[in-house]
Amino acid sequence: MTRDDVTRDDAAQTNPAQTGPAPDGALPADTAPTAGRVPVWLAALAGVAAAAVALGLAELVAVFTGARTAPLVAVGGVVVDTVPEPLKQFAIDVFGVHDKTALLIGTAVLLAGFAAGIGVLAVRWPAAGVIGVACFGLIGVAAAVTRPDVGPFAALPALVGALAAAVVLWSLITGPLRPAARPTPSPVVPGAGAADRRRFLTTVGVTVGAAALAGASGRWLAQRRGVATARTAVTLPAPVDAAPPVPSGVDPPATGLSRYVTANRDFYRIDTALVVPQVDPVDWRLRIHGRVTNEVTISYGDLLGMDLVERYVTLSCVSNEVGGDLIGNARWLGVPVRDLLLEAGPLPGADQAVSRSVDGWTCGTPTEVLLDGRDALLAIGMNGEPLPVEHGFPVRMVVPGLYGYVSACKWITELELTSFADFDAYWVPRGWSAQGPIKTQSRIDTPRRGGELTAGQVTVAGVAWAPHRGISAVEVRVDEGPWQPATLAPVVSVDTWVQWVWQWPATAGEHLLQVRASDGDGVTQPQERTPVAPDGATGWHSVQVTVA
Ligand SMILES: Nc1nc2c(c(=O)[nH]1)N[C@H]1C(S)=C(S)[C@@H](COP(=O)(O)O)O[C@H]1N2
Ligand SMILES: [Mo]
Repeated sequence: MTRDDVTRDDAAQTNPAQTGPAPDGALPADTAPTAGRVPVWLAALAGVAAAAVALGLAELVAVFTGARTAPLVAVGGVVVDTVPEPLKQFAIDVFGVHDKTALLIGTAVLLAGFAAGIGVLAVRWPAAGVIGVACFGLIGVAAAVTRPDVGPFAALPALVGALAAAVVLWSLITGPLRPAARPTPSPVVPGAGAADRRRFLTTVGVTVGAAALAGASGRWLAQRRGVATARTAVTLPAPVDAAPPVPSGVDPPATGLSRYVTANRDFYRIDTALVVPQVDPVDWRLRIHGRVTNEVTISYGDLLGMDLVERYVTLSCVSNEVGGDLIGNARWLGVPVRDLLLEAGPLPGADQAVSRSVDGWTCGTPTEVLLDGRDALLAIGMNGEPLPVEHGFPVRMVVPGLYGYVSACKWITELELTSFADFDAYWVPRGWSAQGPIKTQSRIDTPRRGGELTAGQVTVAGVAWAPHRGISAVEVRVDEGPWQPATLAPVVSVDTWVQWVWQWPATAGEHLLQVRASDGDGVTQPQERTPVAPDGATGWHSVQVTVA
């Protein structure tokens, strides 16, 4: 940047008549200083390029400081933790399992908008640009250092990113963005602006390209440092107590009916983690502490050496709407939580066992439930494989009968015995119930809503669940007529969902199909529709179809 540029810029600033963009060559000779005037969109582009550099470089630094310290992920994490409940539910409803991608893209778009603004400001007043970048850096630093369990260098990615952004912004607005100083204040040479613009765009292109490369390399390196390889290396021991064989008769013929056992790749995923925690089994420890007589710490090797059991357990999310698909059934391999708890010896009054994930997420399970003999597992295997990383590798909890948010801690690292009076787990202050037994639910998988069917026999089929109580009956009705009993497929235990089938002699016209289930105690699920918050939706699932 030359002295001349500064003078010109100052001149432009103090002359209110020159605030609008001036077309090249359209000015009289004595206003040549405005040759330094920069079109708004170029200035905005400079801001966006600076932001891209910040994020890309930060991503690279975060390879060493942890993926959750990268500014985009850290700020996104704060948003996830603080976003009001209705908005979170809206995101799940609209984006489903892609809610996190939507959040990251949304955050990036918002950031690009602000960065563009900073670019525009910076052109008029470079100091404003630097201050703007500093503000963003501070937000990134604040978000990163306040994330749970991030380590001492959490501030580094945002700091390095902000510094680089300031340098880039400064060079862009003072360098290629300003036309070269002209020896004499002659009329703007037509075409010179275009050449400057080309030079500028090339610089921006190269800068953004380099930023993208840095970001991509960061992600790639983080992936390589991830635990996929460690996971592949795990050999699961055989259980001493195997799961009962799946009875023949599950998966009755009905196109579109959920399989009795959900494949790992089809299993729903819900968690607050914007980047999947990478926990090396070699470093993994579970500490059982708090109100216990005997603090216990175990390693992954210890777990593998213990008596493992294998059980089918259906896992379901409290955010599952009536008819929703945030539910799955898998064969889990693990150590009964009860065995470990008894070793630790919960003290009287310790009515809550709080599981804590490596990323700070917590859930609270009634101690009593973990001790009452049901197959609550500290699981290491899912359908014959080590837990998939996004399902909690290396170790998670699975408790039959309780929604995931109060029991199914993934990437678990601590089990703290306390009381419900003394501690609120993650979702409780956010408006969800501290207690989360799974409500009896049923779902029509086929036919689908709006399905076009032909008159005659139509197979109506779906699933019903009331984990740990079991399902005693499923009934279907058409157009609010009499309830008809559906046929239940066999199940392994009361801890899984059940598939049901009903043959419908369908007649032409519009029809409403409805389903309701009764649990093992004979209690029928209520018709009344209630929202998912605070403790799970109720209501009958219904499907409108047309028969030709
Ligand atoms: N660490 C961690 N564990 C977690 C969660 C989370 O946000 N973080 N979400 C819970 C919720 S709400 C559910 S429904 C289940 C979902 O488990 P899945 O993703 O393996 O299906 O995980 C539970 N365990
Ligand atoms: Mo959940």
